Amino acid sequence: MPTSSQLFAQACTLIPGGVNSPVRACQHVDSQPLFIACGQGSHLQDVDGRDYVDFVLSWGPMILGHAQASVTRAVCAAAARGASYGAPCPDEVALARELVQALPGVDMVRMVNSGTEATMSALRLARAVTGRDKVLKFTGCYHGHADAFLAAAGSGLATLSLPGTPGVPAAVVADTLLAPYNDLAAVEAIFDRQGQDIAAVIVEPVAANMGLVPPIDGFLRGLRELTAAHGSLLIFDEVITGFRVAFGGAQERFGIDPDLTTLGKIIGGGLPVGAFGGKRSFMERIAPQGDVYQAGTLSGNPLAMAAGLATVRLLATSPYAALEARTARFAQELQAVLAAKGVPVQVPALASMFCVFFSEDPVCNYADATHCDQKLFTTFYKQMRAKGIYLAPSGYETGMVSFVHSDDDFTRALDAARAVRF
Ligand code: KE4
Repeated sequence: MPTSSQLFAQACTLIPGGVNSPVRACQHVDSQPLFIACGQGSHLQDVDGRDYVDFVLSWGPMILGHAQASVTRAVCAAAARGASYGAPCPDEVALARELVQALPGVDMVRMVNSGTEATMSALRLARAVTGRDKVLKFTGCYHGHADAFLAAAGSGLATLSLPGTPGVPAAVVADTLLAPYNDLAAVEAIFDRQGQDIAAVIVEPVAANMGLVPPIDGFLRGLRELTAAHGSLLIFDEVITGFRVAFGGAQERFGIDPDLTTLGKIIGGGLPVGAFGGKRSFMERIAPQGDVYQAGTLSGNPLAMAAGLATVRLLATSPYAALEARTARFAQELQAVLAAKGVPVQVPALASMFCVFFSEDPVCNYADATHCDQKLFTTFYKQMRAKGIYLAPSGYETGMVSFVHSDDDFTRALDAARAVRF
């Protein structure tokens, strides 16, 4: 088996940057990507035979851990029945029913193949329903790579310090309005000026693409009231938070009733699935029932539906409160270990997510996140990885904990952190 380094050299001659998604490239942390041979539970093994405790979990989907037995069985059984039909299959109905029953704000749902497809489709629907063009998003939030959302986005764009991207027409971005996350006054001022033109506000109800930035009290409720008052739709982008911050997502945890919800990651159990859903009156506008076109060859793919269905059904009885408590304890201990080294550090946690900001002060928005010490983050990342702790290779991403991370995993991560030299 070639080494990660050999594979990366080969990949770089065949694939832009040697990776199929930029943030995996590890450029931002002065490293090369590891090529993974397999995953099991909370662990990954790279092609060089090294074992890692995985706190990335494929950027969120693997909340039950890698190669979970029931999910694997379901996918293998589905594969034996054929990989794709391009026609409806029973599991599409079963997974749609699970999502509708779990998510308070979702009466109907359409499956797609990625979070990007989900958010771009939800925006098209909001524009059709309202007859308006403008969308308001928050700096540092990431909603996939559709043109409209590539303004001041988080995740890979923040990681690579790309304010936007060439190829996106100015006219498209002109319809994208920006406000700082957690700044309701800024949103109110925009609505006062342009409320009648705004089709939707799209928000990560817990921001996780500028590091982990929870909503301050009243922020989400304020967005709900402002959008309702101006006839705009509120889109909760729950691609990360869906089935992670609660079984019913952020809309259950915070008791907010969004008009549309976008989903991905966990609902596919590791296979390519996204979805958008919401109030029946809106969703009935989607073709072929309505006039808003949206389509996909592999939407509702039987293997992906089998993986998502097995995952969601297991999550329905999983101990979310216990997972949140374990994550909170780990984050507190990690903060203490790092602070004892005399570096400025914040380790916020929410549900089964955490992140490490090298900052004197708490991070409440993207401007705060950009003031964190990325050199310290690089030092931290490299030494943790050398000790077998697999973290997201960016200070603008969020650590993920699964239901199968063990006490030993947390101990190993804390021991590695104790050994870090800044
Ligand atoms: P995908 O198109 O990558 O499936 O989903 C886009 C998306 C939409 N909304 C939110 C809130 C998201 O976090 C994402 C994608 N998340 C990033 C990681 N933070 C994907 C990682 C990558 O780009 O490789």
